[in-house]
Amino acid sequence: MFNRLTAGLVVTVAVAATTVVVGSPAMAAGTCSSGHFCAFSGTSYNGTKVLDSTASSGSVDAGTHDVISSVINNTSKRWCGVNNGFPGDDTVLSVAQNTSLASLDARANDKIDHFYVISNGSSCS
Ligand SMILES: [Ca+2]
Repeated sequence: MFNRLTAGLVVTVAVAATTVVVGSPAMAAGTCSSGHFCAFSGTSYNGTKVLDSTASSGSVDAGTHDVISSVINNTSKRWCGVNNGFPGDDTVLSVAQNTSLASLDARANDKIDHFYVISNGSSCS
């Protein structure tokens, strides 16, 4: 009787411990829905998703500035990343349609303030 009760407790504790591990938020990479452009503060789509947009043209604020380190472009458009500057802005990133970049070069990493959206066949200026 005592042994059965003890065994039952051990099983219960083990299940509870397993549940905690499974239920804790893993450092899973972020995702981006079809038709969306997404930007993340970490490399490899980790960290905070600072932008999730379906804009098809025009200028789009980066959300949180100077933090973007990876992007997923699941749109049919080209997205151009801009570092605001004085006297002029500097286009530092070009992301073709259906392209994911797990990391950005030093020119663009942690520098983008906004994007503009153009047709995929055009070039970022
Ligand atoms: Ca900037």
